[in-house]
Amino acid sequence: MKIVRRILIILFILGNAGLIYYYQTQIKEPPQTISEANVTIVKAIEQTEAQEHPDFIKEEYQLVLPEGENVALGKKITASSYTQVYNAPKAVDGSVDGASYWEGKSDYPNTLTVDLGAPSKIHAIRLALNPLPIWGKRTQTLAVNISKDGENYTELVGTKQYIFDPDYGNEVQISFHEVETQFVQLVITENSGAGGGQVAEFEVYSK
Ligand SMILES: [Ca+2]
Repeated sequence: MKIVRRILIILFILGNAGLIYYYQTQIKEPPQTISEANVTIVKAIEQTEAQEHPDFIKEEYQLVLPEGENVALGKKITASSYTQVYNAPKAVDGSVDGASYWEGKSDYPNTLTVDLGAPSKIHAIRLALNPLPIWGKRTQTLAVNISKDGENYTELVGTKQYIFDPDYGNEVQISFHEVETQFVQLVITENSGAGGGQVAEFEVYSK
């Protein structure tokens, strides 16, 4: 019986070897030369610059600061209210990052008043929020008042709704005819992005 089993095993091995040989000899190599008659040449479109669909091209916002110097930087500032840690001095500390912003309570009107320290000739205000997209687009409605003594205010710019959009630097610039004043006050009556007014930097420009 052992001999029969061995013969069967040998026959099995030989059979498999035969099958492998048969299939190897039947496999045909692909042709190594390509006939020109079978080739169609298609010229690629000349492309000298990246092409994107216009809907996906985002214009890069270029910040242009008002002329002159920000005379509100580091000056004394007060607010009618503030929430949590977001107090008034954070609006004149030169940073728009992280928690460096003032936020009023929802007790409109919110006022934010900076004392320039001395009478100054001013011609523009820039209000900035953090430019990161997480600070989504919002509107804030505000007026600008000025005062020489910090008690008697007159309206410099009437109430208007402004758009803060991270696609455009999350900033608003308000220009006006040059005027001399020591105190500049924002009177905020609406913010679509929070319960009270928000300003990361309150800048006042003097030439
Ligand atoms: Ca700040």
